[in-house]
Amino acid sequence: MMVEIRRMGPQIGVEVTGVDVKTLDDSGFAPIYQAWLDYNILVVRGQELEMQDFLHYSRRFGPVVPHPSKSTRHPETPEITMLGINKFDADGNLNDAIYRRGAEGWHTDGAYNQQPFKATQLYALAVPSRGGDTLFANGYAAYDALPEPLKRRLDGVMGAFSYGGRRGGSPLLDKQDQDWRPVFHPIIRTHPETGRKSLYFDPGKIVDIVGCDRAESDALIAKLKGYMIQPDAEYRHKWRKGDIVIWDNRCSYHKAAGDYPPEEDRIHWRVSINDYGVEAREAAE
Ligand SMILES: O=C(O)CCC(=O)C(=O)O
Ligand SMILES: [Fe+2]
Repeated sequence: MMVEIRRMGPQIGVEVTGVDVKTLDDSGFAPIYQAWLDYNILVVRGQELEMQDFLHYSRRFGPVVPHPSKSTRHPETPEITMLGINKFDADGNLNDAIYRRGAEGWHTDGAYNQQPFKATQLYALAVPSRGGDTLFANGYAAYDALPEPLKRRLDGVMGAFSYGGRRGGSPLLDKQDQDWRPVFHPIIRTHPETGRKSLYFDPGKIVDIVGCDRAESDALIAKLKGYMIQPDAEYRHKWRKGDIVIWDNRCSYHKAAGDYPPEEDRIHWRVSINDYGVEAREAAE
Protein backbone atom coordinates (compact mmCIF):
# COMPACT_ATOMS: atom_id res chain seq x y z
CA MET A 1 0.00 0.00 0.00
CA MET A 2 1.18 3.49 -0.85
CA VAL A 3 0.55 6.10 1.83
CA GLU A 4 -0.83 9.26 0.29
CA ILE A 5 -1.43 12.56 2.07
CA ARG A 6 -3.57 14.95 0.05
CA ARG A 7 -4.84 18.47 0.78
CA MET A 8 -8.65 18.80 0.81
CA GLY A 9 -9.78 22.40 1.30
CA PRO A 10 -7.96 25.75 1.14
CA GLN A 11 -6.02 26.18 4.43
CA ILE A 12 -7.90 23.28 6.03
CA GLY A 13 -8.39 19.55 5.67
CA VAL A 14 -6.04 16.76 4.65
CA GLU A 15 -6.81 13.20 3.56
CA VAL A 16 -4.72 10.11 4.13
CA THR A 17 -5.20 6.97 2.08
CA GLY A 18 -3.23 3.75 1.89
CA VAL A 19 -2.79 3.22 5.65
CA ASP A 20 -4.21 0.77 8.15
CA VAL A 21 -4.16 2.60 11.48
CA LYS A 22 -4.10 -0.77 13.29
CA THR A 23 -0.56 -1.46 12.07
CA LEU A 24 0.83 2.06 11.84
CA ASP A 25 4.20 2.44 13.59
CA ASP A 26 5.65 5.63 15.09
CA SER A 27 7.55 6.60 11.94
CA GLY A 28 4.39 6.11 9.88
CA PHE A 29 2.34 8.13 12.34
CA ALA A 30 4.71 11.14 12.54
CA PRO A 31 3.92 12.66 9.09
CA ILE A 32 0.20 12.04 9.65
CA TYR A 33 0.29 13.90 12.97
CA GLN A 34 2.24 16.74 11.36
CA ALA A 35 -0.27 16.97 8.49
CA TRP A 36 -3.05 17.18 11.07
CA LEU A 37 -1.26 20.04 12.89
CA ASP A 38 -0.75 21.84 9.58
CA TYR A 39 -4.33 21.47 8.27
CA ASN A 40 -6.49 21.11 11.42
CA ILE A 41 -8.74 18.35 10.08
CA LEU A 42 -7.43 14.91 9.18
CA VAL A 43 -9.44 12.32 7.27
CA VAL A 44 -8.26 8.70 7.16
CA ARG A 45 -10.27 6.64 4.70
CA GLY A 46 -11.25 3.03 4.56
CA GLN A 47 -10.61 1.72 8.07
CA GLU A 48 -12.06 -1.47 9.54
CA LEU A 49 -11.89 -1.10 13.28
CA GLU A 50 -13.08 -2.72 16.48
CA MET A 51 -13.75 -0.34 19.35
CA GLN A 52 -10.39 -1.14 20.99
CA ASP A 53 -8.55 -0.42 17.72
CA PHE A 54 -10.21 2.98 17.54
CA LEU A 55 -9.32 3.76 21.16
CA HIS A 56 -5.75 2.58 20.68
CA TYR A 57 -5.28 4.77 17.58
CA SER A 58 -7.01 7.74 19.26
CA ARG A 59 -4.60 7.59 22.22
CA ARG A 60 -1.71 8.35 19.87
CA PHE A 61 -3.08 11.91 19.80
CA GLY A 62 -3.46 12.24 23.58
CA PRO A 63 -5.39 10.87 26.56
CA VAL A 64 -8.95 9.85 25.72
CA VAL A 65 -11.47 11.09 28.29
CA PRO A 66 -15.19 10.37 28.77
CA HIS A 67 -17.55 13.07 27.51
CA PRO A 68 -19.76 14.84 30.12
CA SER A 69 -22.94 13.72 28.33
CA LYS A 70 -23.34 10.47 30.29
CA SER A 71 -26.53 9.36 28.55
CA THR A 72 -24.79 9.04 25.17
CA ARG A 73 -21.71 7.17 26.40
CA HIS A 74 -21.24 3.56 25.37
CA PRO A 75 -22.47 1.50 28.35
CA GLU A 76 -19.33 -0.65 28.70
CA THR A 77 -16.73 1.76 27.31
CA PRO A 78 -17.42 5.25 28.68
CA GLU A 79 -14.61 6.83 26.62
CA ILE A 80 -16.74 6.15 23.54
CA THR A 81 -19.69 8.45 22.84
CA MET A 82 -22.25 7.01 20.46
CA LEU A 83 -23.56 9.51 17.91
CA GLY A 84 -26.90 8.80 16.25
CA ILE A 85 -27.95 5.99 18.61
CA ASN A 86 -31.39 6.04 20.33
CA LYS A 87 -32.64 8.74 17.99
CA PHE A 88 -36.26 7.73 18.52
CA ASP A 89 -37.98 7.51 21.90
CA ALA A 90 -40.37 4.70 22.93
CA ASP A 91 -43.27 6.51 21.21
CA GLY A 92 -41.34 6.83 17.97
CA ASN A 93 -40.68 10.57 18.35
CA LEU A 94 -37.40 11.89 16.97
CA ASN A 95 -35.09 13.10 19.75
CA ASP A 96 -33.74 16.35 18.30
CA ALA A 97 -30.87 16.59 20.81
CA ILE A 98 -29.50 13.35 19.33
CA TYR A 99 -30.53 13.83 15.69
CA ARG A 100 -29.25 17.39 15.52
CA ARG A 101 -26.31 17.01 17.88
CA GLY A 102 -23.63 19.48 16.86
CA ALA A 103 -25.90 21.09 14.24
CA GLU A 104 -27.15 24.06 16.25
CA GLY A 105 -24.21 26.20 15.23
CA TRP A 106 -20.49 26.50 14.60
CA HIS A 107 -18.57 25.47 17.69
CA THR A 108 -15.44 24.00 19.19
CA ASP A 109 -15.70 21.03 21.56
CA GLY A 110 -14.96 21.26 25.25
CA ALA A 111 -14.59 25.04 25.73
CA TYR A 112 -16.63 24.47 28.91
CA ASN A 113 -13.74 22.46 30.44
CA GLN A 114 -10.87 23.93 32.40
CA GLN A 115 -8.68 21.97 30.02
CA PRO A 116 -10.64 22.04 26.72
CA PHE A 117 -10.43 19.01 24.46
CA LYS A 118 -7.39 19.11 22.24
CA ALA A 119 -9.18 17.05 19.62
CA THR A 120 -12.33 15.15 18.79
CA GLN A 121 -12.22 12.06 16.61
CA LEU A 122 -15.11 10.26 14.90
CA TYR A 123 -15.28 6.88 13.21
CA ALA A 124 -18.14 6.33 10.76
CA LEU A 125 -20.09 3.09 11.22
CA ALA A 126 -23.19 3.99 9.19
CA VAL A 127 -23.67 6.78 6.67
CA PRO A 128 -27.04 7.96 5.31
CA SER A 129 -27.82 7.97 1.58
CA ARG A 130 -27.82 11.78 1.51
CA GLY A 131 -26.98 14.69 3.83
CA GLY A 132 -25.27 14.34 7.20
CA ASP A 133 -22.02 16.09 6.25
CA THR A 134 -19.78 17.77 8.83
CA LEU A 135 -18.59 21.31 8.09
CA PHE A 136 -15.26 22.69 9.28
CA ALA A 137 -13.59 26.09 9.37
CA ASN A 138 -10.14 27.30 10.35
CA GLY A 139 -9.69 29.42 13.49
CA TYR A 140 -6.29 30.79 12.43
CA ALA A 141 -7.97 32.32 9.38
CA ALA A 142 -10.63 33.82 11.66
CA TYR A 143 -7.92 35.45 13.77
CA ASP A 144 -6.06 36.70 10.69
CA ALA A 145 -9.29 38.30 9.41
CA LEU A 146 -9.85 40.39 12.57
CA PRO A 147 -9.18 44.11 12.05
CA GLU A 148 -6.02 45.25 13.88
CA PRO A 149 -7.89 47.37 16.48
CA LEU A 150 -10.05 44.36 17.39
CA LYS A 151 -6.96 42.14 17.69
CA ARG A 152 -5.47 44.71 20.06
CA ARG A 153 -8.75 45.07 21.98
CA LEU A 154 -8.90 41.30 22.54
CA ASP A 155 -5.25 40.84 23.46
CA GLY A 156 -5.17 39.08 26.85
CA VAL A 157 -8.98 39.17 27.18
CA MET A 158 -10.67 36.11 28.67
CA GLY A 159 -14.02 34.58 27.79
CA ALA A 160 -16.22 32.71 30.28
CA PHE A 161 -17.58 29.44 28.82
CA SER A 162 -20.07 26.88 30.10
CA TYR A 163 -21.77 23.78 28.66
CA GLY A 164 -25.11 25.47 28.05
CA GLY A 165 -23.62 28.89 27.29
CA ARG A 166 -26.04 31.80 27.50
CA ARG A 167 -29.00 29.44 27.15
CA GLY A 168 -28.27 27.83 30.52
CA GLY A 169 -28.45 24.01 30.47
CA SER A 170 -28.27 21.40 27.72
CA PRO A 171 -30.68 18.55 26.92
CA LEU A 172 -27.73 16.16 26.56
CA LEU A 173 -26.66 16.57 30.21
CA ASP A 174 -28.08 14.57 33.12
CA LYS A 175 -30.09 16.67 35.61
CA GLN A 176 -27.40 16.65 38.30
CA ASP A 177 -24.82 17.85 35.76
CA GLN A 178 -26.80 20.86 34.50
CA ASP A 179 -25.38 23.34 36.98
CA TRP A 180 -22.17 23.99 35.09
CA ARG A 181 -19.75 26.62 36.44
CA PRO A 182 -18.14 28.76 33.74
CA VAL A 183 -14.42 28.38 33.03
CA PHE A 184 -12.12 31.00 31.52
CA HIS A 185 -9.99 30.91 28.38
CA PRO A 186 -8.19 33.60 26.37
CA ILE A 187 -10.17 34.58 23.27
CA ILE A 188 -6.96 34.90 21.30
CA ARG A 189 -5.26 31.59 21.82
CA THR A 190 -1.74 30.64 20.87
CA HIS A 191 -1.66 27.04 19.75
CA PRO A 192 0.75 25.15 22.04
CA GLU A 193 2.19 23.07 19.19
CA THR A 194 2.16 25.32 16.12
CA GLY A 195 2.69 28.65 17.93
CA ARG A 196 0.02 30.23 15.68
CA LYS A 197 -2.71 32.49 17.01
CA SER A 198 -6.35 31.61 16.53
CA LEU A 199 -9.72 33.05 17.49
CA TYR A 200 -10.83 30.74 20.30
CA PHE A 201 -14.54 31.28 20.29
CA ASP A 202 -17.81 29.39 20.55
CA PRO A 203 -21.02 31.45 20.37
CA GLY A 204 -23.07 28.60 21.88
CA LYS A 205 -20.84 28.13 24.93
CA ILE A 206 -19.55 31.60 25.68
CA VAL A 207 -21.34 33.21 28.62
CA ASP A 208 -19.63 36.56 28.50
CA ILE A 209 -16.42 38.37 27.83
CA VAL A 210 -14.59 39.19 31.04
CA GLY A 211 -14.14 42.86 31.94
CA CYS A 212 -17.03 44.22 29.84
CA ASP A 213 -20.54 45.15 30.82
CA ARG A 214 -23.35 43.01 29.42
CA ALA A 215 -24.07 45.25 26.42
CA GLU A 216 -20.42 45.45 25.35
CA SER A 217 -19.95 41.73 25.88
CA ASP A 218 -23.03 40.92 23.77
CA ALA A 219 -21.88 43.30 21.04
CA LEU A 220 -18.40 41.74 20.96
CA ILE A 221 -19.84 38.22 20.87
CA ALA A 222 -22.04 39.18 17.90
CA LYS A 223 -19.08 40.77 16.15
CA LEU A 224 -16.74 37.80 16.67
CA LYS A 225 -19.38 35.44 15.34
CA GLY A 226 -19.10 37.29 12.04
CA TYR A 227 -15.37 36.52 11.73
CA MET A 228 -15.42 32.79 12.53
CA ILE A 229 -16.08 31.48 9.05
CA GLN A 230 -13.75 32.66 6.34
CA PRO A 231 -14.80 31.58 2.83
CA ASP A 232 -11.33 30.45 1.79
CA ALA A 233 -10.77 28.42 4.96
CA GLU A 234 -13.60 25.89 4.98
CA TYR A 235 -13.86 22.17 4.39
CA ARG A 236 -17.06 20.12 4.12
CA HIS A 237 -16.69 16.44 4.90
CA LYS A 238 -18.90 13.96 3.04
CA TRP A 239 -18.77 10.80 5.10
CA ARG A 240 -18.02 7.33 3.83
CA LYS A 241 -18.33 4.28 6.04
CA GLY A 242 -14.90 3.50 7.52
CA ASP A 243 -13.74 7.15 7.62
CA ILE A 244 -11.88 8.41 10.67
CA VAL A 245 -11.94 12.18 11.02
CA ILE A 246 -10.10 14.10 13.73
CA TRP A 247 -10.29 17.85 14.28
CA ASP A 248 -8.13 20.19 16.32
CA ASN A 249 -10.42 22.04 18.75
CA ARG A 250 -7.68 24.56 19.53
CA CYS A 251 -7.79 26.13 16.09
CA SER A 252 -10.95 25.07 14.23
CA TYR A 253 -14.74 25.18 14.34
CA HIS A 254 -17.21 22.64 13.11
CA LYS A 255 -20.89 21.87 12.86
CA ALA A 256 -23.01 18.95 11.74
CA ALA A 257 -25.28 19.65 8.78
CA GLY A 258 -28.13 17.90 10.65
CA ASP A 259 -30.09 17.37 7.44
CA TYR A 260 -30.10 13.64 6.64
CA PRO A 261 -33.28 11.55 6.39
CA PRO A 262 -34.04 10.83 10.06
CA GLU A 263 -35.28 7.31 9.35
CA GLU A 264 -31.82 6.39 8.06
CA ASP A 265 -28.83 5.49 10.25
CA ARG A 266 -25.95 7.88 10.74
CA ILE A 267 -23.78 6.36 13.43
CA HIS A 268 -20.32 7.27 14.70
CA TRP A 269 -18.05 6.36 17.58
CA ARG A 270 -16.65 9.52 19.02
CA VAL A 271 -13.79 10.23 21.40
CA SER A 272 -12.68 13.37 23.21
CA ILE A 273 -8.92 13.75 23.43
CA ASN A 274 -7.09 15.90 25.98
CA ASP A 275 -3.65 17.44 25.87
CA TYR A 276 -0.90 15.70 27.70
CA GLY A 277 -0.61 18.30 30.45
CA VAL A 278 2.43 18.62 32.67
CA GLU A 279 0.77 16.41 35.32
CA ALA A 280 0.00 13.66 32.80
CA ARG A 281 3.56 13.75 31.49
CA GLU A 282 4.98 13.62 35.01
CA ALA A 283 2.69 10.74 35.96
CA ALA A 284 3.83 8.81 32.89
CA GLU A 285 7.53 9.21 33.70
O1 LIG B 1 -21.88 14.55 13.95
C1 LIG B 1 -21.16 15.45 13.50
O2 LIG B 1 -21.05 15.66 12.29
C2 LIG B 1 -20.38 16.32 14.43
C3 LIG B 1 -21.06 16.44 15.75
C4 LIG B 1 -20.25 17.25 16.72
O3 LIG B 1 -20.34 18.43 16.78
C5 LIG B 1 -19.30 16.55 17.57
O4 LIG B 1 -19.23 15.31 17.55
O5 LIG B 1 -18.59 17.24 18.32
FE1 LIG C 1 -18.90 19.23 18.21
